[in-house]
Amino acid sequence: MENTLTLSLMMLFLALHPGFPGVGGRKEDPHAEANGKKRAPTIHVSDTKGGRCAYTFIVPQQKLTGALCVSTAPEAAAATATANRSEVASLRAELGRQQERLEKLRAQLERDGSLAAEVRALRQESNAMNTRVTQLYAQLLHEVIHKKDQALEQRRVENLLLNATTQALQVSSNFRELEKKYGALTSMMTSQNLFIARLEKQCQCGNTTSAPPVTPEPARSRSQAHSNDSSEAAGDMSNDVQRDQSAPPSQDDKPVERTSVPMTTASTPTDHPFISFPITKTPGPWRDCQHALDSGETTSGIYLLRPQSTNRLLQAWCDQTSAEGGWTVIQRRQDGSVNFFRTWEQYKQGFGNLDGEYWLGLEHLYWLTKQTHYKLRVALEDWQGRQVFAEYDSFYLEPETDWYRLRLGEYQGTAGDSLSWHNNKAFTTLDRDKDGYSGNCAHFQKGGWWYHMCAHSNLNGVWYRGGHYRSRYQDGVYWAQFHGGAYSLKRVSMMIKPA
Ligand SMILES: [Ca+2]
Repeated sequence: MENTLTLSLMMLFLALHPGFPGVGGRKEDPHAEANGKKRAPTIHVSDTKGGRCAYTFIVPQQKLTGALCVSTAPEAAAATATANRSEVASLRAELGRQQERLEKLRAQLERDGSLAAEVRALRQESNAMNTRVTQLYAQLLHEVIHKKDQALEQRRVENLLLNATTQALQVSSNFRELEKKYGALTSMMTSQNLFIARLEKQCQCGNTTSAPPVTPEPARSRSQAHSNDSSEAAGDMSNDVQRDQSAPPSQDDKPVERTSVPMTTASTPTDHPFISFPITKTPGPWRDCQHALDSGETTSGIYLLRPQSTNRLLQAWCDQTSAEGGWTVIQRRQDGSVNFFRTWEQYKQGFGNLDGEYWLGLEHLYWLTKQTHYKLRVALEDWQGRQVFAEYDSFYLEPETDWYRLRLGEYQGTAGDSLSWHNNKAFTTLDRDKDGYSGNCAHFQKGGWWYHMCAHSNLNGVWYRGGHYRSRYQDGVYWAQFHGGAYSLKRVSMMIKPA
């Protein structure tokens, strides 16, 4: 029985491992295990006893994957079942070990996974840091450039400041020099004024037929509008005082041939009525310049006029271009060539040069403005060439019996109104005081005018060159609303035409 079981097992083994090397009694290679080879199933053959062999089988440890066929014989099946149980046990043990390794590998994989995630996070952080560093570097560069620009700008401003300071110093130096020159000129003017005053005294003493001697009062209570005038006591004056010192000699002083204008003037030692000028080339006489213009005379020049209801003939300059033309010029200043410090009779008859500075005459004005309704236009120009005007929509004079009292209408214009204050005032000259002031305003302002308590305007004063002037009195050619009373205008003219 025992022999039968042993044989059956051997047969089963040979059936399962047909190429088994140990079959036939061969001993296994003692170096096989040392060489890493899988240990082959081993069969130990015992010494034969009694002609029988005894075998011991060592079954290799391996998994069975396919179907296991065993002998169905009851003994063989029992042996097979036993072998299967031990094999299953060993397989289970192996499976357990494999699962354990698998768990270890999983755990390691998990650790590796978390490490990879950490590495990724670190890389992202590194990228972000790089970006931030780049931004900071760009910002630093920008700030460096900006600081350089600021430094350049600061240097530029410093240079400008230095230049401005230099210019200011230069201007200051120039100003000091001008002040010195001005002081010298002032002292020269003062000495000249003293000299003129002496000459006036000598003239009055030596010539009793000249203008009436006047004794101007101190200007202590002059017009409020001109309160800046000097209040010093005035020296004696005569009609020779008014002359711009820097102006060329007047044509009045030259021996000239006079035209035979049929009008007369009071005989005075130094003054003459209108001086030489070719008589008007047009026939005339005209009632006024508007009449000449209406008759086709469109050229400005000297025209012969004869106001209605009088036989008086006179000459006047007709301005046929300014403000639509037709203007009869009754007064003009432009170069200081004519003395306007004159007597009543001279202001009555007129004086000067028809193509230059002149006064048409109060009597002529009276007859002209008696004809119809006239308006007055005052044109002014300063030393910078700025031109302004003042117009009054009505203008006429009362007769001599009422001292040629001024009658003015409403003002309009660009110069400002400096004549309405004189409306309804009589005319005053150095020898006929009809003003509202205790003294004679004509003495202080050195020209005839419709003075109030002296003046807001006086276009018959002294023609000073250059505008601002310094004088003991407010005696320039001025229009207070245009540059004030201490500014002598360059060009002025008064003209009338029918309204
Ligand atoms: Ca008076």
